[in-house]
Amino acid sequence: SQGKKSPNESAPVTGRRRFLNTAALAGLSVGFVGCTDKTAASTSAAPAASGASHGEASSPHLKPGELDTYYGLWSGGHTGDLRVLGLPSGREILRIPCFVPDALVGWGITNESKKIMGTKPDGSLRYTVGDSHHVHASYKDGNYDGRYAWINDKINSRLARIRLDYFVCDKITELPNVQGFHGIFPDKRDPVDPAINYTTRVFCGSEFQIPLPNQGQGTDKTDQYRSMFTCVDAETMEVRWQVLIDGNCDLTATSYDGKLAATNQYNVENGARYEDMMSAERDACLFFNIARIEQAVKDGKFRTVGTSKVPVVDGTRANNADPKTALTAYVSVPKNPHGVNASPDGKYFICAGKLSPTGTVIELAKVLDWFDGKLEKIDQAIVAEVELGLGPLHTAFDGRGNGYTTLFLDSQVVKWNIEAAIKFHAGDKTAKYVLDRIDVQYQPGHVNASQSETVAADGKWLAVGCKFSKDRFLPVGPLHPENEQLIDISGEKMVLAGDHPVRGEPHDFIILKRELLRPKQVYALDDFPLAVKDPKESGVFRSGRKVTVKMTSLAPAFSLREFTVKKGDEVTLILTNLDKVEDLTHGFAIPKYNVNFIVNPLETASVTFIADQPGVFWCYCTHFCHALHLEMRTRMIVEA
Ligand code: K7E
Ligand code: RUQ
Ligand code: CUA
Ligand code: CA
Repeated sequence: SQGKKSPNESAPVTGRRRFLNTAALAGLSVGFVGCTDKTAASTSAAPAASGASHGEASSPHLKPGELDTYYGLWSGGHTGDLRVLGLPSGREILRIPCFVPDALVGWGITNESKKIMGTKPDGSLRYTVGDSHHVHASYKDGNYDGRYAWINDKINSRLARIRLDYFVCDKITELPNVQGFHGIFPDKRDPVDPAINYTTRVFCGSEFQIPLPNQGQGTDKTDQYRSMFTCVDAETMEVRWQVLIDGNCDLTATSYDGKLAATNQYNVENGARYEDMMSAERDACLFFNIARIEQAVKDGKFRTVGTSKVPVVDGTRANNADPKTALTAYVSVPKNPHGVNASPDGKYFICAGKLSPTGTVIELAKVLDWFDGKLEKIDQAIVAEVELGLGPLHTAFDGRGNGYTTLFLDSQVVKWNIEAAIKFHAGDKTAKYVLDRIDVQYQPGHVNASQSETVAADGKWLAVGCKFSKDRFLPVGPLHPENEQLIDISGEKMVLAGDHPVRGEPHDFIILKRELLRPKQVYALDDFPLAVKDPKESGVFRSGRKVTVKMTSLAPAFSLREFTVKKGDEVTLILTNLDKVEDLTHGFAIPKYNVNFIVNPLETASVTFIADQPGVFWCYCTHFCHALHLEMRTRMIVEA
């Protein structure tokens, strides 16, 4: 892979071999700090940057006590949580459990969290595994408004919502009729009502085609398997509608005017084997006309599938050939594209070619023209299809007209100018669209820049999720961490600023200015219907074999020093933390009963269990809260 360059670059890119050697040395000398020293990085890892002006993004190294200027909302991967980072330092501040139980919070243990996660008729959790890929946040006027974030679980096709005031997951929706739920993107405004200038829908793509309904029939007819595109209501989290499509859905993007959503398709072949999925030279970027789809639903032009009551409209190719009535438009894109990203000027969707070395630029105004019958062929909406390098996956933006695309196979990020690419595609071969390349360590997937997917893209920092870390960290046995790298993009040349090991496998993330979030650090008692508002309400309340234990915590004591139940009772324990001081969290563990959870200031949580083991059980506070933390206990006596 030495000396690779796209056709319109004048000089070959720095030799990969030489880079690998110097990087390995740099790794040895500075690898033990969380973040490689910037000076070392800019002389060894990014030789192309020597002499480059070093923009205003400044140092990622914060002094003790200094706060970060950006929040990063990161997918937690298999742990099914959402990670909150501070950037540019890269410090992890919080993990918000969503899809998978969490032993600190008691997520999946408390009744409140189990209700959100979903249970089987016997009360046990429906799912305990997760695979979260994409995080996106709610918009207003094209920028983040700090209300919600959403994250997907690919394994069980679930969409979780995070409240960004308390930084907790408050709802999870399982999508019907789909498998391999992958891309998500909130809309940015309503396509029809100008007063709704904020997010009210979340669009969800699904990768895997399945028999519909998936109840055991037609399993051998793989050519009849189908995929759907799903719209979830941002407020209620109910599924609003689905679109039956040809091909499948990978990543998803939405337009700034609210009129269009799109998903890249890598399997227009409807293949069931990978060889079949890559047999066609071109796949597609599939556009959805949101207003028309919702009108069709209103007009009753839908069916339902299986036991689901969700309206399903027909978005297949054959039934959407007439632009004047079409709900969908299939724009052809080279071989198995992956990411699709909306440029911050609102004009373009960029598709990354994956198996094709190209980036495709689709002009949204032209897609709308096609729907209006003013563009003859939908593929005329393609205004550039240019070579970027091997294995393009995702694109971020700096708000100065440039895209930053990850090249998985080349282990690079390429910086390119979108308008120059359009000129080049139109025939001006002097237009230099590739502006810079930087080697990353190694095999990058997602990339995102500060504020990249908003009208306020600020072009300061770029984070790159590298799938392989190889030699970048101390060896820890067979399982390597991944490498989340930070790149300063404020100058002309990209400058590598940091390596961060991360447990597998985060995919996507967003980086937003800290002032866009308004966190509340203490709950309100009224947030919880079961709140025990006064220690005097504490006690053991029996109704047959059902026992309710009400308790409060106030450092360093629980309101009940002991409580007694009988073997075989169904016990519901409700605990309200009456400490209203910031940062004063208590925990509650019951030995041998598999119970541990926390209550934050003024939070209420409850657990329900059968008291099946007689004896004395010291319930204790698991969260260091006071000099008498170790003494903060209560005794559960279960009478034989
Ligand atoms: Cu490219 Cu799931 Cu967004 Cu991984 S996906 S990288
Ligand atoms: S006790 S400070 Cu286990 Cu030493 Cu915690
Ligand atoms: Cu309460 Cu520790
Ligand atoms: Ca394909």
